[in-house]
This record gives sequence, C-alpha cells and structure tokens, in this order.
Amino acid sequence: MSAKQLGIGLVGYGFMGRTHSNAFRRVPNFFPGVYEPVLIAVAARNEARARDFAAQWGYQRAETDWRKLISAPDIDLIDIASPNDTHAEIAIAAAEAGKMVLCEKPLGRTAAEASTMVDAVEKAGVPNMVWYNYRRVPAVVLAKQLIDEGRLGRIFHYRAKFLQDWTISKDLPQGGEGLWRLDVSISGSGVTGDLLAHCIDTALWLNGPIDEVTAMTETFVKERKHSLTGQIQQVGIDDASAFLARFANGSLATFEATRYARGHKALYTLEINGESASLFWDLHDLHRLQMFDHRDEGRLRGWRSIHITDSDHPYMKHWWVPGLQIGYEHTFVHQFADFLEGLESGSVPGPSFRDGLATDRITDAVLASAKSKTWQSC
Ligand code: SOE
Repeated sequence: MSAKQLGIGLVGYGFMGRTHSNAFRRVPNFFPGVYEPVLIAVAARNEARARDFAAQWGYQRAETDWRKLISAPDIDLIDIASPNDTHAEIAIAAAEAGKMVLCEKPLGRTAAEASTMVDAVEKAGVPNMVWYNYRRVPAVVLAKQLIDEGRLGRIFHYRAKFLQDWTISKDLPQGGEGLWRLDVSISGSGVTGDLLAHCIDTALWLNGPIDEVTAMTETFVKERKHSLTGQIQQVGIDDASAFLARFANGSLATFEATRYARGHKALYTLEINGESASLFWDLHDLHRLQMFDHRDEGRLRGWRSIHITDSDHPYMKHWWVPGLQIGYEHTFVHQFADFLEGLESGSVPGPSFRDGLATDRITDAVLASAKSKTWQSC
C-alpha cells in the first residue's frame, strides 16, 4: 500500500522546532504507517537561520511569514513551536484554513486565550494536539496502565516537582530569542505555565480532575535588563511556584516548580501513593519506573526498579532489543506516531487542545490563588 503524504509546515526553529522535526523524520523509520510526513516548509523571522534550519532538517523551503504556510496547498498540518504569544493567532488561522494543528505547550498564555483556540479547532473539526510529551515516556505510560488496572487501589497522594536552576544569575537578561520565557508579555507566566503545566497535564491524565488549589509564587529577581530594549525592566514572571491540590478522587497533592534549585537542570519527578501500591518516576532516570507493592510476600517486599526496555513495555517493541534504553527525544516520536495512528483510525488521542485548556485553567487558578492568598475552585 502506498503511503499518503502529509505535508508539514513548522513555525519556529528553536529547541522545540528541533524536537518536533526529529519526530517527523524518525516516525516513518520506527512507526511506519499509512501516513508519510513530508517536511515542506519552516517559517521564522530570521531568513538566513530559517534557511539553515530547513537545510539541516530537510524542509523543502523556508519562509519568513508563517501566513505563507497557512495558505500553501501542499501543507496539511501546521506545527507551532514558536513563543507562547504567537500560539493563538497561528492556531486559529490554521484551523480556519482547514489545516490540522499541533501546538507546543502551554496551549495559551491564559485559559481565555486557549479557549479561543479550542473554539477554532472544534468549529473547523480539524485534528489537534498539544505537545505535552512526558505523557509518552514509556515508564509514565506503564504507570497509567497500572493505575487504570486498579493495582494501586484507592489513591491517597500525588506529588510532583519540576526543578531547574538556569535563571539564578541576576545578570541574565529577559526577552529575545532563547530568553522570551522570562518576559511575561510573551510567555504569559514563569514556571507555572512552563514547568508546572507539564506536571499538571500528566497528573490530570493519571489521576483525574483537580477540584481546588492553593498556591504561592515568588519572583526572586525583580528587575532584569530586556534584551531587545536594553532597558532595566520589572520582571513579571513567577520564578518559583508551589501549590496544594485536592483531586476529585479525594487524593491530596503537592506540586512544585522552580528555576532556582541550584544543581537541578530538569528534575521532573512524580510519585503516587495508593492503598495497595506506590509508583515513583524521575525524568533523569526516565527509563525506570519504581514500584512498591504491599501485596508482595512480606519477606521480599520492597521498592522494585523496573527497567522499561522489554518488548511488552509501551512503545518498546518499535526500538532496540530488551535491555537497551531510549531517551527524551523518543517521547516526541511517540507522540507524533500516536497522532498519525489516530488519523488512520479516525480517533486522534490526547492531549487535545481541550486537554491543553484544562491545564491552562489550573495554571490560571494557581496564579490567581497565589495573588489572592485564597483557595481557588477549578
Ligand atoms: C524550559 O527550560 C523547558 O525547555 C520547557 O520549556 C520544556 O517544556 C521542558 O520540557 C524542559 O524545560
């Protein structure tokens, strides 16, 4: 059977543009299916760099205006990997033009913005997905399977952290390429939308809806030079954010994210404690799932460390042989492979734009709670 070609137009060539492009290229090798991704064009403001990126990753052409991608008849899918303030305008234009839309997280800078994006894709009826890639770590998928099979029993606690340390220096400017995450007008928020959003997306998927939150945030460095204006400007993002939550299933949760945890570069950890068993996962050891099962024979009971590399583990039969592990970039490959399989079967899996909106609603509630110092219903 000959493959159906799926023309891709990518907006943005930063770190995420690379992770997505790598996924587009790898999927046909490891997850062959009915659709064959064709890398048509990349759009970004800097013409020379867009051209270099296109040559390096195999895009047929480079544009400086993303609108050219939207109007191109050979492009079926728009992938948004540009800064957060551009997501809504591009996604809405793409949906209105009948293109499929993939969008980097967080979906919008606020839930209100995300909501306009959900309306657009749902009105147009176009397939859509948000790149919350940690849902596609094989160990995290195994955790989901174990929870859904009821092996943990009643869930009492959910605990998640995402720790980094790259903004501690007060000399680091805000704004501009590579540093737009520090400029609140572009990013929408600091670690709440950038890091906690990952923890929240995974938590909603694994443990169901959150009923209420109470939060605190802090901006440790209050003023930074802006890279584009050269002026010292107030910092509007949250540098650290922590919140307590109650899930609808009655479990209690703690979430924490910061860019000020000296020594931690991207330490995403999550732990779930149930009546019968507990699970623990750590991004720095992403190919392992730790499990404690109270039903094990007493003398042998203890935390086991499952090396997720066997062919009966999620996604692993597509990769190497048992014992050989995979890494971060594979999560994006899995997500795009699932997207294409969903197109084939007629049911694209989440996280959809509507799921992305659910996460944005929680991050909004977290920021509102930190400001008002009150519990917020979600
Ligand atoms: C921030 O440093 C960042 O790149 C996030 O934007 C990503 O979403 C996260 O996966 C890794 O850290």
